[in-house]
Amino acid sequence: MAKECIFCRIAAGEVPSDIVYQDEDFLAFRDISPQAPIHILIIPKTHIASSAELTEEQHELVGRLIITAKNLAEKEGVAKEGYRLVINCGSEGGQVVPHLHLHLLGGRRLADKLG
Ligand code: DGP
Repeated sequence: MAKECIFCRIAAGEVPSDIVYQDEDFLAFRDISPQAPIHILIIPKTHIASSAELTEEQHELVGRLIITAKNLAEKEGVAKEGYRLVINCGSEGGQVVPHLHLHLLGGRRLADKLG
């Protein structure tokens, strides 16, 4: 756990959040500033600053991160209509919180362009 990391603090239960799922490795909670009716962040509980920090050895973790998002999309009722998974990396990628997280967005038609 990184002491100053807000998502580590959420994972540790020190900061409240609207948790929708967790297991040994992942935590999923609703975004504080939702951009769509369904906006969930899925994080690894271990601190990884961004996708830029990932190693080859973490490929299974990354795979399970996406499967977790897919399962949550089904649970939240957006799988049939469709949804978007986003990972922002670094300042130009729009990453604000330096703890790897996958955005699950759904429940409305999302813009065609990625920005
Ligand atoms: P990104 O730009 O990809 O780093 O997205 C960070 C997201 O995290 C942003 O959509 C807002 C959300 N967020 C930031 N702080 C908190 C928090 O304390 N609680 C929750 N639930 N979400 C947060």
